Amino acid sequence: MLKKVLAGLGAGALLFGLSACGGDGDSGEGGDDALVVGFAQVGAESAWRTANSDSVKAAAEAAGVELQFVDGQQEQEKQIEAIRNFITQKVDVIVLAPVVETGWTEVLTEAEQAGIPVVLADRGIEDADEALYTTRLGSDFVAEGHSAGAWAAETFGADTDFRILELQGTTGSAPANDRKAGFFDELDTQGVGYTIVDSQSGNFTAEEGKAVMETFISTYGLDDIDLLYAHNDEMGLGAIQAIEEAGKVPGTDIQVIIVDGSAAGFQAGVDGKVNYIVECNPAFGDQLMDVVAQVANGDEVEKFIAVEEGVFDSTQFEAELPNRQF
Ligand code: GYE
Repeated sequence: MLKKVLAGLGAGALLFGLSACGGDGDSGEGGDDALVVGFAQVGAESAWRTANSDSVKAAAEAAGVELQFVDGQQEQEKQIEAIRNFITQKVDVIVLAPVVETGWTEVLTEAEQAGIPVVLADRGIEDADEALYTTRLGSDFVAEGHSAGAWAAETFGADTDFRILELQGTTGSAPANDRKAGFFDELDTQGVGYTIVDSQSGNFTAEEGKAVMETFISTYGLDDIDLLYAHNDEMGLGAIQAIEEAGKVPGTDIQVIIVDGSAAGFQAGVDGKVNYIVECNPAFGDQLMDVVAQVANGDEVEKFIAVEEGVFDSTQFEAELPNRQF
């Protein structure tokens, strides 16, 4: 049973022991025996992210875990620095929400050599580094892309050439890569005829989403565009502003798909400006604390643990809005 986790940790784990330390005199809320967990979070770029940070912090407190929280400000360098600090402090478990998929081999090898297990939260890393983490808890981003593609195929399938603008998430991030791949795979599988008019990153923020959409509009106009596929709510909401400022009606003149499902996203749906919402669930703090405890204990865990999520069309927005937690 232990084998899988130990194999992932390498010899360092055997030398240092799995339940390590926790630094001296943990004065955190958990007391002296508390698990010490270092969490290298992506940043604070979206409502999704803030809700995710809040969920993890609340769950750590409830579980008596001493959480060392570092906001990486969407910069890999900052996250690498945070991980090195966690290693120096000899935390029990490192939780990483990696901003991008590549470039982790060196620092995660250092964690392995120090015998500290790494749990990925939310985003994933490249397959080549699979041995350097114990498990990933988060969403199936490819499935989210497929859901968006299935709605687009149903809505535009009869059109032989429907025209798409895509606002991608942070370049090189798992959700940007996978939401794109799943979406176009679904259209291709269904044999739908389409043109990608343009596809650029809006870095998951409203500001950049709006700026990129303004450039799209000045380059292509909107008359020949059928669909905007935005990889998250913020970019979609920023783009909606740009569409309105250009004198067009989002949701009518151009159909809009967003991913996440924040209250603001649903409100835009209720207002008729968004046509389809693919949910991405940030509230996995409690589940994460359970996984962290299992990993610290040396229990075997699945390599990928999915969080549950749904999809919503315009007939469901109003009823669902009061249920949104972020
Ligand atoms: O969709 C977006 C955030 O990694 C799933 O990151 C997360 C994404 C989420 O910035 O809003």
